[in-house]
Amino acid sequence: MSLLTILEYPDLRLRKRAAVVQMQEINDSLRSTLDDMLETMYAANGIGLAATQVDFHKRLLVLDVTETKDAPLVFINPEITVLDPEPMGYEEGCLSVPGFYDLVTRARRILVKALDRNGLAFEQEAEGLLAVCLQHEVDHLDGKLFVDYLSILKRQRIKHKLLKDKKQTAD
Ligand code: GNR
Ligand code: NI
Repeated sequence: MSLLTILEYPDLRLRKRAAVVQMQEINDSLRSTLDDMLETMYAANGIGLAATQVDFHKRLLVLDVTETKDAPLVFINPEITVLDPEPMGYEEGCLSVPGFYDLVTRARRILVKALDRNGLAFEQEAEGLLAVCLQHEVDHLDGKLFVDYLSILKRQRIKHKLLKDKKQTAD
């Protein structure tokens, strides 16, 4: 297993739309990428990670929203249907936007259809943090970040701070 580098906003590679994974691509090599993503997510203390964040542009995401960090979940080609559109606000963060948190409103209850690591189709209902995280991760696969839900002013401020931090670590 190996740790992958997480891209940071405003890196334009975070804006790419990930491609659907074909059945014949679900092999040991893809499973090894999924394991690397899980290892990277746990090492960064994240509760989720989308392939886009590690510059791999296929529709894959991993997550684990448990306190005990012992329930890794893998979703290939996830598709979300909203079950309860009632808005739920949650203070979101993102490993690609380190150090910034803000309130984002999303659907309260969703149904996710996806393939597991063996290519088997499954469905899962989600609410609470799991629903927030799944919507956040699928957004990544579409090139979208939580900062896109904030005001232009807030987004600009975050962008400039992250670019400034990056310059300082480069010196
Ligand atoms: O670790 C993460 N925490 C988090 C908190 C609130 C809402 C969403 C998230 S996802 C984030 C990891 C991440 O960036 N996934 O893409
Ligand atoms: Ni994120």
